[in-house]
Amino acid sequence: HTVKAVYPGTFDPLTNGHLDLIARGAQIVDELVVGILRNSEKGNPLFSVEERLEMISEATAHFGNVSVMTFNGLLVEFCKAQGAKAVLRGIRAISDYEYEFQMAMMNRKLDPNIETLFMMPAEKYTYVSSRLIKGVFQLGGDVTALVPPLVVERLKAKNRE
Ligand code: COD
Repeated sequence: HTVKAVYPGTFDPLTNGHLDLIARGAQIVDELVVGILRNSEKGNPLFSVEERLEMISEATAHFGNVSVMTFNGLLVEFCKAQGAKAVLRGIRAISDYEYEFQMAMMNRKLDPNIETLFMMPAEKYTYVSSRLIKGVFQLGGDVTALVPPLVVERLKAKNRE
């Protein structure tokens, strides 16, 4: 049978850590849907959902089995609507574990048929987060090795706005 998975997140913005996970996931599952949460509880996003959708679509266009969508409400409902039986999540360090464990267990409670799969990024991306990227960039730091080139361009454009 074919395996479809959802890789959900805020992606504000997409980093090379996210892309690393997408590449790893796309090698294992038949179809991978990157799901951008619309009603994020993570406060004030730097990029609109539409800007994030554009950036991720462009950065993943070379994968034959990756698509990008947005969703509202419960992740398990989005998975069901997509016919996806798995959720892909990344673990960078022990500090990610607590939050990821709680989410995986809550999602299992909400829908026991959906499995959470965890993957680890390349070591060089284990310290990369969207939050740090935004902070470093806003202070004039160089993030070119940590995000795709098109994200660097968008960050520069944001600064000019
Ligand atoms: N290397 C590897 N993985 C990484 C890296 C990196 N450098 N950086 C981030 N990741 C992973 C994260 O661990 C995560 O798995 C994924 O990439 C996306 O990261 P974020 O930070 O953009 O995503 P989050 O944590 O904001 O996503 C939260 C959700 C949107 C999944 C969650 O809030 C959700 O499901 N909301 C919907 C409502 C719902 O169903 N709630 C109940 C859930 S229990």
